[in-house]
Amino acid sequence: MSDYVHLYAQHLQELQKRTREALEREGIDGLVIHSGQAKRKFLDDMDYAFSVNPQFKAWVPIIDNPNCWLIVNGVDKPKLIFYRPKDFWHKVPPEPNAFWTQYFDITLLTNARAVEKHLPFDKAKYAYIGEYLEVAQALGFELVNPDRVMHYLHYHRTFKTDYELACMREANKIAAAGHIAAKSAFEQGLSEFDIHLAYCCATRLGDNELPYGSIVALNENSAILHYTALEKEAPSQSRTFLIDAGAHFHGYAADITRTYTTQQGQFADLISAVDKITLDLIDMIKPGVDYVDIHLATHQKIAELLQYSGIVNLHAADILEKGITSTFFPHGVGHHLGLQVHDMGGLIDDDRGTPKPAPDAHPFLRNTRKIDARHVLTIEPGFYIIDSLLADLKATPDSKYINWDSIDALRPFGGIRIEDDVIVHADRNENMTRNLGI
Ligand SMILES: [Mn+2]
Repeated sequence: MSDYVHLYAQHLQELQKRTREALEREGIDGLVIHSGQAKRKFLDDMDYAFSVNPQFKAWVPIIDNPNCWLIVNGVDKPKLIFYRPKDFWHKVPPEPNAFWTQYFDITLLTNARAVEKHLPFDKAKYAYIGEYLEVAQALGFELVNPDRVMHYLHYHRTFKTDYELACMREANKIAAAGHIAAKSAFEQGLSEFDIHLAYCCATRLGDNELPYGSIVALNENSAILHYTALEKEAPSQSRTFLIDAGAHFHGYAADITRTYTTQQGQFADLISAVDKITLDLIDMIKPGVDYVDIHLATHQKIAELLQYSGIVNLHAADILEKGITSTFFPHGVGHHLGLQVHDMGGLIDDDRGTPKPAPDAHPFLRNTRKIDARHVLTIEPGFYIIDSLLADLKATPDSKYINWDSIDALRPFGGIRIEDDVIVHADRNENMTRNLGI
């Protein structure tokens, strides 16, 4: 039996404990957590791909079934209302029978609209947790996603249970297999689209099963941060390959980025340098360190890289002080990872939701928390030739410090990002991604 199976009971106990604490603090009786419902496309009889409420899949590894409900109060055996319609058009999910089912009182629901009789009769002290406010209202809930409960859940969700860590190691294994296949497809000169297919084939995950749209970018496209266009024709020459692609296991995500080049020279040296920056930053991670300081250290390292590569004719300290690093590294250094790729809870300072926003100079940073054991974080420094940002820089007096010939030589290669997924333990870091040899 796999690791995560043995760890599930303890995971559930932890969720029960958190629920108990949240309810006691708010003086309410329970949570009613909705998996979600199908979303119909406008003027169509088709639905969008289903995306489950993360607070639902935290309890049960059900990620593909709408109209399910959980009723929890932290004390009693949780109740699961599992949707099994009479439907001859679609596959009806089988009755749950897995490692987790013994821990739930399970009721089967045939008609989604008939759920009311299975919910608590007096809903005044139950909170609806879910996306469909009109459904909550129609059912008579007054408490809908109460802020303080949500803050509590988001904050504590960043402390992963052993079960969650085991699931995320599995997700990393699946993604690593995809990355190996994609690298080989790049080396064969395939198109972005065909590389993506190789990734899906190796992970056994279809587009709608991936935690996010894969970024599969060749050459200049690798400088587009969220490039998902996927050209179907292979370019005449494949110089650079950036792949940012993940996987899911029981609803938990992996998020991995690698960059490769077929050519020796400055760009290859820059990839090695960014790779070293990733590993050096991961070495800085430990409980008690402020994640913002990891982000600021990234800018320091990018400034040093700009100096010794000769791209900017200034000392690193001056490059940093003038803010030139943000032209080449405009995003945050990483984020929490878990039920979502960009997991919630990174921008609050405590479980009451005291805001801890990103610094003004670094608006895209998704995590400002103090690092703690059981946090799972990505570290993903980058270095890009982005024409729109470079045009802004060119219009400033700092333009004279930039080696524009060097920029022109790098432009056809695009950009670099190297991203690993790291578990913070009390006494060490566990780099789930490197441990797999990619
Ligand atoms: Mn990421």
